[in-house]
Amino acid sequence: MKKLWTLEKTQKLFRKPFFDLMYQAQTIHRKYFNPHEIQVSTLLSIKTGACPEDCKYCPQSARYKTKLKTQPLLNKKEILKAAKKTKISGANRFCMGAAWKNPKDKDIPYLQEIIKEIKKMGLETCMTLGEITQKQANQLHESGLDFYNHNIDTSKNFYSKIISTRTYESRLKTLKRIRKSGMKICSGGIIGLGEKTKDRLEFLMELANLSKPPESIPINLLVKIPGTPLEKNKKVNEFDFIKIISLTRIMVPKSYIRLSAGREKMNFQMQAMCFMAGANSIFYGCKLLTTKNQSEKKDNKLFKILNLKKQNLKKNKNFFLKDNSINKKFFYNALK
Ligand code: SAM
Ligand code: DTB
Ligand code: SF4
Repeated sequence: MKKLWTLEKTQKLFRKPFFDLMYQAQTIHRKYFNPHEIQVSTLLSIKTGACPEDCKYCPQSARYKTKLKTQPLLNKKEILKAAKKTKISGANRFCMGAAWKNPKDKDIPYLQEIIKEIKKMGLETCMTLGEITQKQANQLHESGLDFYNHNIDTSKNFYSKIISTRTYESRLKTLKRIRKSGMKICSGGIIGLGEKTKDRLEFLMELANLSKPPESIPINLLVKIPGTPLEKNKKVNEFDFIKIISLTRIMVPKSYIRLSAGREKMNFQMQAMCFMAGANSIFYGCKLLTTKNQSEKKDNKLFKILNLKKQNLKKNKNFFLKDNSINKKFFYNALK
């Protein structure tokens, strides 16, 4: 079948003058989304470090000497406590990440229990657990998991320079299983791994050319972590990064684009340009999986400056009226 996005067409788009790209991306953005609304998720690492994979960017790989404190699978109480905090913060999706190559079948019933409890709070759920089988994907979907995050990270050609313990093909196969299960796909990548512009464009083409592209596309700016092989990578040019966001919006018009890791190093102007280029989702809360995120206080300041509203903040408020364990005053303050 003819691909929607060829390299030639994508390169032509990338070469457009900066303001033309921004205008095109913003016009498309306004066609499908409310430009004053932002989808807000929080992230929790439910199993940290000691990962057998060798992803060169990742502090959680057991192969690199980082200062990371490892943590086995968290207990249910701790996870649900973090989910409640998420609800109070006004985020509408709770994302959980595990430093696994793949989950074991015996872990699934426990994860299903957790998903069901979080769904009862009126939150959307997302998990990123590595490669999953069709059976596992179906089980997660049955228990109510809305999204599964599984990044392709970069282009097919560059992938083996970054990870040797798995293949690009295996990532794509997992994406197919997620799709088949009925869950929504969250899949994106990282800018700043040392890839060339062509790799960035091919990475976007891979996502845009899927028979049904991911509903959510996280674009991460590499967080350079001491002890990982990429700790001294060159800084990404800000305009190149913004252009990649605008291309994502143009090539995958109806998906949410998450300005994901790396916001801590971006000033407000840069983040505003990314939103202008079509990004409409962020991780909110002081921590990503293991590294710092921009603080909630700064996020709220930025939202105020830009007149951005968190998506769905009030939709599920009745949940709290029924749940006495939550400090209602705090909740109402969060709503203001
Ligand atoms: N282990 C699972 C996997 O790799 O699929 C799930 C967790 S993994 C940490 C989730 C994603 O975080 C990776 O696919 C990668 O895109 C992103 N990530 C990890 N380290 C990062 C870093 N230093 N900077 C930016 N993104 C990073
Ligand atoms: C994604 O694309 N980015 C998130 C989430 N999916 C799981 C993870 C970012 C991790 C940044 C480094 C860290 O905090 O460990
Ligand atoms: Fe493990 Fe995921 Fe980190 Fe790779 S990105 S080392 S699979 S936790």
